[in-house]
Amino acid sequence: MASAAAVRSESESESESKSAKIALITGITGQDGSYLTEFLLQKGYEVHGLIRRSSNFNTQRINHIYIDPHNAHKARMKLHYADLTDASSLRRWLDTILPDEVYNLAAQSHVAVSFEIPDYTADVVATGALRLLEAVRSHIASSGRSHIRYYQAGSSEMFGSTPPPQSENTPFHPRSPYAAAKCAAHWYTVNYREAYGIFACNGILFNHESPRRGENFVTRKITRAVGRIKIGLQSKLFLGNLQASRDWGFAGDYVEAMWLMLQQEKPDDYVVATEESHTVEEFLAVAFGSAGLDWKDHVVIDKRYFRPTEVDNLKGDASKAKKVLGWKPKVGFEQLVKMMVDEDIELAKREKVLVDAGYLDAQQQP
Ligand code: NDP
Ligand code: GDR
Repeated sequence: MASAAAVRSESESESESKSAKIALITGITGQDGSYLTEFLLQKGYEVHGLIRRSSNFNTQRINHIYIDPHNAHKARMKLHYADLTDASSLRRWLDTILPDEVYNLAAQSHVAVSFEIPDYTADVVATGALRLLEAVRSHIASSGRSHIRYYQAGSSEMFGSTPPPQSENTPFHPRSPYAAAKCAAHWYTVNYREAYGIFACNGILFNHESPRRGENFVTRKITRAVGRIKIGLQSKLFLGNLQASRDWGFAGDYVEAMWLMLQQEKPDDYVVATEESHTVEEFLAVAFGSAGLDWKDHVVIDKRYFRPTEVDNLKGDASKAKKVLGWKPKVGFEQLVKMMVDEDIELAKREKVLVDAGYLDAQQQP
């Protein structure tokens, strides 16, 4: 990790010859951060990611694109320590990196966990977004760099109990501390756009998944279990409510929509969704079925995974994104499930080698 001063002198010395756009991403180590980084690097951007301090390395999803910064001319992705709970770090990196686009993806993003740590969730998700917006506003005020553009990672969870189909005009009715905090972040973003003329967009993204999805979200929890059951490392899968419906897309498709929002003439808010909804039970049937298994032989309902308030049915209306951004999803539901199952079977095979060699305990279920 380079210091702010070292990065500043490096950027200054390179800036005159450089025409590449610069992106700053919070949450770069997460699922979406990793896909967005790949997408932007491919477009020729220089990408700077803010990562938080952890006692273990938390860069597994971006290790494959990391190049040692000592190799300065090749490394187009750079990482810096910061935290959405630390306003000074946000302002310092904005002043140092001088980004053209800022993507705020960082969050305590697990809905069920937000009931356990509501205060922290609000601090990162709601106040964290406000800190970053305020850092952008004050950075623009002191530097005059008014062309800077801001993306806020909004969520279909904000619609909560409002029935589908949900569009940009659907009223919010959040059903968790996470969703309420995302509503606050949404309105902070709208307010900074209206009050200060900042080019700030809310993407209201429905669930999107991938082989890089965190292992305690239901889709990945299921596909990890399918892989491990298939290879003989596990036999049971404990789940909560199987009747909830979600509009599941592929994360790789959704990061393109984030970028497209920031390329428009005017800032606006957009729903991003596949417009198709499936229950958790349907996901189970397709996932187990694609590995030649029957989910009913393995799934056990465990009350601990039920939430105090549930979101029953999400199905987006993405007609505005289709019309204005020209965006549409490329990966369909069955293809997505199969992609995740196939990768998790390969992962389980590698795990089995370690189990057989005595390096890993098979009982340690993800
Ligand atoms: P992940 O949970 O995979 O990633 C979250 C990222 O935020 C990680 O990089 C994490 O770091 C980082 N982070 C958490 N707390 C802090 C903090 N205090 N300071 C700085 N960074 C922090 O989420 P996704 O990639 O799936 O989602 C990206 C964003 O989109 C999130 O805001 C999420 O709420 C939102 N969203 C996601 C949807 C989805 O279906 N995936 C749908 C709609 C919205 P670390 O790696 O160290 O944990
Ligand atoms: P969600 O995703 O809450 O929609 O939020 P998650 O995969 O956690 O839950 C989806 C549905 O599955 C039900 N469920 C279970 N969920 C989990 N995690 N574990 C279980 O064992 C289980 N059993 C059943 C849940 O009750 C729920 O109905 C995700 C996150 O990425 C958010 O950050 C994002 O904003 C929204 O998607 C859109």
